[in-house]
Amino acid sequence: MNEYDIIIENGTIVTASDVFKGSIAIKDGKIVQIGEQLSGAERVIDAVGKYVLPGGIDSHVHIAQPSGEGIVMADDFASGTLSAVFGGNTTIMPFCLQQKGVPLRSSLNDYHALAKDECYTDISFHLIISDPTDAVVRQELPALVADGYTSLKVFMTYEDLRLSDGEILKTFDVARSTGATVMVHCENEDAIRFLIDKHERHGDVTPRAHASTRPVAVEREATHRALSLAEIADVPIVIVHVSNGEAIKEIMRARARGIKVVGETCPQYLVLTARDLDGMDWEGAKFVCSPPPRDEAAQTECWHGIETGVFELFSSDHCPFRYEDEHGKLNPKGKRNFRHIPNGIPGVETRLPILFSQGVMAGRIDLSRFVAITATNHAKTYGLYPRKGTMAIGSDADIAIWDPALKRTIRHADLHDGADYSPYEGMEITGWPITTIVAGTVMVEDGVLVGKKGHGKYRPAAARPTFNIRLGDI
Ligand code: DUC
Ligand code: ZN
Ligand code: ZN
Repeated sequence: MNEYDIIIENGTIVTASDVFKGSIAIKDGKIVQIGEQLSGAERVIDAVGKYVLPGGIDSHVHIAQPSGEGIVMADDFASGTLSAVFGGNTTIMPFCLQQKGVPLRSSLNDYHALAKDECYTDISFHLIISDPTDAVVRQELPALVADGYTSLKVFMTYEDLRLSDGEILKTFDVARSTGATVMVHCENEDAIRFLIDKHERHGDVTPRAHASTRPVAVEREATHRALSLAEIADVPIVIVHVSNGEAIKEIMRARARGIKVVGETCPQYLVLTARDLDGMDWEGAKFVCSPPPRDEAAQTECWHGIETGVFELFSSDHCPFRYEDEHGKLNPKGKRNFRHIPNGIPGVETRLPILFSQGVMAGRIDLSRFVAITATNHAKTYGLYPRKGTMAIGSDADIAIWDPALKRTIRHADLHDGADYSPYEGMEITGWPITTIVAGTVMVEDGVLVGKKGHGKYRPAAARPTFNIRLGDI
């Protein structure tokens, strides 16, 4: 009888703090030993010439989320987590949307039912708060936080989702008292509405107008306001999907004032620009997301934010809609007017390879920083650490083995999500995850699916132990 289930040997092991040659032993889904040379396993995986990293945690993913009349998201839990696991991820965190007038608990039950027995990676949920009534903030949310739903997203844009400043403060306050973490989508809805109306009056309704009606000032103002409200409520917040240097400056200024803020950016702000929305034949719709991609200067500023630590989180904001589909980007209204094009792009499978190739291989960040912003900090920020996000004795055996020499061109035909395109089509990538292990089970081996649907499980998250912890320091 062997002592271990799996040993991974001869690889270069990378955590958020260390890089060393060694072996990892796995038993019953957990990491049980890390050493120079280990023996006594059912199965040995030779990782010579490879990097052995914690599996990616993508803490910003939308799956099967209701998205407006006639619009259907392209991924369910099976296709979304399949795509994730091929991209080197072992946990993803989708959002459960609060439908107005419906108890959050019942939306969560529906969401759990959709995910049950369908997942290839582990999952944990955030809640989107669209209606913070007294009953929600006083009763529902504290009970849900105690049950492991410890992160909330609030929107400052979208007519049906946006919260007023007063509602944001109420939500911040419940986060403060329960130890929940609030994520904020920072764009000023009234300013966007004003600009959309103006563009429509001038007949400017192509996808490119999506970017023109959500300029940097819209994001900068809302970022500043969210941070001021966090200061007033005395609560740490996460500013999600930051797209440009002006918003970055707001985060840095807030930190200098002592506000606890975690910054997140995404691949689209590093490698796409608003010019991508110019595509012929409405192809620009493939790049419609919010905030929109900006320009080369903003890309440089976002890279700088990654290099200097403004961003602790690098997520995909995977929010997939099919392009050639009456329920997707080219829905009957969306193919005539940009305001009806659903916001969001796919990217859960390409997030890590893009950052590895353009960040690590291009010499912008080191391997440990890559691990920190793609796995460890996500687990710490959202209450999954140290079970997830690192490779330590007692942690779940969530591991991705990377071939740093593997060169591939991104082709949607090779990806596994439910969309019909990739916004990153044609991008040359050096370095790709080849084997992904979720809680001790090999799911993808040398680029081939070997694990079973349903192996991935829901994992509840812990609340912050105290609101005095400085999230910016993790
Ligand atoms: N915000 C997101 O976080 N994802 C997709 C759309 C949006 O506005
Ligand atoms: Zn958002
Ligand atoms: Zn999102």
